[in-house]
Amino acid sequence: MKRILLMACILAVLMLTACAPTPAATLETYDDMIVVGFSQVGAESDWRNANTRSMQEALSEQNGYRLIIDDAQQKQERQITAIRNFIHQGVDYIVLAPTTEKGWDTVLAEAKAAKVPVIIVDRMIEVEDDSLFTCWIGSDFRKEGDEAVGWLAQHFGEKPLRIVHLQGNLGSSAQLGRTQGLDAGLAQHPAWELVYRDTGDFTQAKGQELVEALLTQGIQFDVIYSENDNMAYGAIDALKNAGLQPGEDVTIISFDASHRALEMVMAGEISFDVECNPLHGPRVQAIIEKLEAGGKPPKLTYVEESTFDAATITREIMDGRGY
Ligand code: GZL
Repeated sequence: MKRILLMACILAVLMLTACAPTPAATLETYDDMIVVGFSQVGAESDWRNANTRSMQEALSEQNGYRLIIDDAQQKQERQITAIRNFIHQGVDYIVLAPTTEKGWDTVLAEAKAAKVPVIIVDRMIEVEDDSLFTCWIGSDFRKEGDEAVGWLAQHFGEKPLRIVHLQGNLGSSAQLGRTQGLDAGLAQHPAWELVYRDTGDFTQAKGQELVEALLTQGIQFDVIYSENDNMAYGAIDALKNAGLQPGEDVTIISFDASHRALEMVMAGEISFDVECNPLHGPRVQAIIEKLEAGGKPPKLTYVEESTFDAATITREIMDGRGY
């Protein structure tokens, strides 16, 4: 039924725009395809771009999918509009990479009423009724934060540390989990001092801006705990412009472990990087294929992730990781 509605919408659009291709030919290409509407956060980071590429490669036409991607430019209200459009278009599945944890109940209830299954990827959502989404696959962000704090404790023990904290998008589970990890570490290590905390929105520009301002004010610090690689890139540029050597004058902790960041780990500029794996495309494809076969995927799936520092990173590891 949904595909008929989708075909009708496309026919209407084609008739209105008097497109050159024969509507029937265009419609047939969707007839035996699985149509997926993907509401993506944005294009704010290497991680996000790798995540989008992974979805495009897995949910490709040659694999039998018609993938419609909406870029929300990090705004939840644009994701809500996109989800409503997907429902109206009659897609077979909705994949949501949520900007923040809260505020999804109403629009997901509309998807449920329209019998469109919703798969959540990456960050988590918080809803009153978990039947509003079919399943979630993503990372354990608190564990990621604990890994970073464990490395700091192992390398510095009870040495006094002045820590600058660059947070991601406030309210996103990536930010919440990684911040909880640092807060637990601060409580456990009285010699550690949080000298500054603000959000850099996971972007390189904002990361650089925040650290430049600290340096201009003469704030002294030993560690930058950056909740993603792109903010770490910006922080590193700011340190270098001020004549400081990242990884030596200032310890840099980062998250995502994208290829560019691992080059910096190998160069000794990023001291420790916690992987946050973005390659959800094949995982979502496997979930959809299970659902299409009448199966029931697990409600929650945490992906395996690792960590990297100068002692563990190798060229072979880097070249074999896919992002
Ligand atoms: C984490 C993901 C975060 C990345 C950032 O799963 O949501 O968003 O850590 C990205 O790089 O912008």
